Amino acid sequence: GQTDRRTDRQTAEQTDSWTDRQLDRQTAQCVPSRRTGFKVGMKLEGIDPLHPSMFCVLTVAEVIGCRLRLHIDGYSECYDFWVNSDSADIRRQGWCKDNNHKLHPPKDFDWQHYLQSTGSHAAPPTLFTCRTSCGFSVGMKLEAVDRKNPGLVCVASLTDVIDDHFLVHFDNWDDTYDYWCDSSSPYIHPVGWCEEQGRPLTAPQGHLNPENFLWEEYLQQTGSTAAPSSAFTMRAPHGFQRNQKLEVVDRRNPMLIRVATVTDTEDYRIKVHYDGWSQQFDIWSDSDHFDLHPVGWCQCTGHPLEPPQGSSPTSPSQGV
Ligand code: MLY
Repeated sequence: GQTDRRTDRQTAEQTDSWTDRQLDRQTAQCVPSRRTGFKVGMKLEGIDPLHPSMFCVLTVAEVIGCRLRLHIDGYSECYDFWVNSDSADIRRQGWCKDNNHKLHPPKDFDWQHYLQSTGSHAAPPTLFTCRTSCGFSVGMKLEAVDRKNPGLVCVASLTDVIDDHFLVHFDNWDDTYDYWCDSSSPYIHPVGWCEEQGRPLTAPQGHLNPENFLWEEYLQQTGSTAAPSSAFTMRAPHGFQRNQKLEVVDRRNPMLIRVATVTDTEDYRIKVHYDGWSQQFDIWSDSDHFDLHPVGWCQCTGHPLEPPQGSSPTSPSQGV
C-alpha cells in the first residue's frame, strides 16, 4: 500500500549507492523488508557457530545484500561466518547483559570502553528481528538426534532458551554437539519416544548402566523435569519437489549463492544440485535451512547470484 511504498522510498534515499537504488526500484514489491541497515564496522553480540552455547562480540566485516559476514572480535578471520541479517543468532549490543547470558568477549572487555577505544559503533537495536516465545525452559530433558551422528537418539537437556529457539545439549558431552532449534524440529522428541518407537536411546556419557537407562531414575537423580510433550509441535510438510529451481548458498564457499535444483526429497530434507557443477558437490540440506532461498531472492535483496557454470559466454569466470 501507500505506506509501504513510502518506506521503500525512504530506504532508497538512505542507501548511498546507485546499484542499491536501482535494485530498490526493480524489486519494490518483492520482500523489501529483507533490506538491511547493517553496515561494515558495526558491533553486535551473537552465537559462535563452532560453540553454539557461547555468545561473542562480533563485528560486521562485509555486507552483501541482506547477508552479513561476521568477525569474532579477538579471533582470526578464519572464524568469520555468514548469516542472514534476520538471523536469530545475532543480538544487539547489551543483549547478553540484559538477558542474563554470559558474553565471551576478548580480554578486559567493557562495551562502552571498547566502542570508544576502537572508534566504532554498536549496530542499532532496530536492525534486529523481533521474536516470540515457546513452552520450553532451561533444564528440561528430552530425547534428541545427535546431528553429528544422525543414527543416535540421545539423552539431552535444554541448556538455553531464547524466545522461540532453544539450545539442545547432550548430557555429559561438550558443547560442540549442541544445536539451536525450535519446537517443530524433527530432531527432538519427548522423553519416552525411543521406548515407544522401539529404538535404542543413547544414555548420557559415563552413565553406569547405559544398556538399562531409566528416565524416571535419571530425572530424579538430576532433579530435573521432562520437556512437556505438548510443547513439541509438528512441522508442516516442506512442499519442495524434484526439479524445482532455487538459490542456495555454496556450502564450500559461503560467500557465494548459486543457481541450484532440487534433485531428491525426504520428509524434512532436500537434495540440492548446484547447476553446472558435478553431482559430487550435491548436498542434503534441511528443508528449513537459512541457506535455501527462492528464485529471485538474490535480486530482491541485492546479492550477486552465481549463474550455472558455462551457462553463458558472458558469465564471470567461476574459479574452481
Ligand atoms: N564416536 C563418537 C560418538 C560421539 C557421540 C556424541 N553424542 C552422543 C553427543 C565419539 O565418541 O566421539
